[in-house]
Amino acid sequence: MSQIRYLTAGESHGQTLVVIIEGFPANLEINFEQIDKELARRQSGYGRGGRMKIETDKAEFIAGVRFGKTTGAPIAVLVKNKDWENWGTKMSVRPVDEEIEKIVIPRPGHADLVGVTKYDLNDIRNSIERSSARETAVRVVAGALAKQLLKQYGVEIFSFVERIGGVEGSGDLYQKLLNKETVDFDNLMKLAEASELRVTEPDSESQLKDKIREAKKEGNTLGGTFAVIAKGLVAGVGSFVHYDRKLDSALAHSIMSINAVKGVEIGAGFTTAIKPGSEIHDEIILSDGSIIRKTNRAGGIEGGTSNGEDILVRAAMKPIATLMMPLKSVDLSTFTEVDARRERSDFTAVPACAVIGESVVAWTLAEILSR
Ligand code: EPS
Repeated sequence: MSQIRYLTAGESHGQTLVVIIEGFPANLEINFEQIDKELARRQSGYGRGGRMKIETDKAEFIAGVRFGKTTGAPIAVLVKNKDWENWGTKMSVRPVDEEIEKIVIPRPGHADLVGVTKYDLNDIRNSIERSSARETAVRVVAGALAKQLLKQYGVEIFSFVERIGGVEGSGDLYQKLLNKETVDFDNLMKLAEASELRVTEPDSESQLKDKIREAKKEGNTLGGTFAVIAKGLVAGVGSFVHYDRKLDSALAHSIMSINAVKGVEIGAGFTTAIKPGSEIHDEIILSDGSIIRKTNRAGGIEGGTSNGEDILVRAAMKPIATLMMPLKSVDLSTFTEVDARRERSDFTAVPACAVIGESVVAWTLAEILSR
């Protein structure tokens, strides 16, 4: 296998999103249904806005696959935007005769202002379209393909949401995984999968939904934290010999590349700064003649290299930047202080972010294995 890589293109309300994946091995049988299932998982979650009611994301393979198997050639996949029909003129690739209203009021926390400043644009629309989290749909396609590849190496990826807007949804499950306490992992992941909020404690759902409804009512949005777990990765993936071979840095990079993610922890992460070494480092013990770690506070990575334990990653997503109760901003056409612009958006998207987290972790592991 040669080193795999991908590129995406496409605007939120353009005709289509596209991903080109290169270096994928030949003869891999593609499970198309599974890829569409992953897309549906990304679209789900209580607290999403109107857009997800319009779209039914489907992966359309247009190159690199024949009779259901990869050929070794670059793979191209489209995820079409149904909403484009409503945006034809506003998102026309060719010049149009009619006057299209420009967006001139940036939203705090969004890429709006930095986007128009960096690219010298006079219409925020040009910046919004590409900075939108809509692009993650095709990253999920790449991740879904990576998952199918990783399955052949016995690696499986899971995720759950820990809390949204400060309300707990999965108790201290992440802590238990760090401590390697016995948990019914398969059942907990089934509960997360069945939950509209990807939480493992069904009893917490009503409180979480109340919190989201409350935020929606007051025109606010909520962020949260989620965890991604990779099981079955052999020891020795990644390396300490050079900075760009470190598995933890690659994972942190991939998670931080997801829209609205502001924090990443590997294993016990920030807690390691508070506790003494005796309470942080994982003792090396013998179990049935094999060397294992007694706990997994390192999140399965020591010296930038996998140690055979589960990979544990936790991330923080900030609240979505579009507020119906707008914060202060400046009208760039008049240079006057005004309320920030409102537009259709999600009230929370943490469950979707967790699915995207799975995808980017899957891709990163597959990419490092392909080197
Ligand atoms: C998203 C599509 C977007 C947003 C959201 C995520 O669609 P639209 O802008 O048409 O409502 O719902 O994106 C953002 C929050 C953002 O700031 O861009 C998606 O497909 O995930």
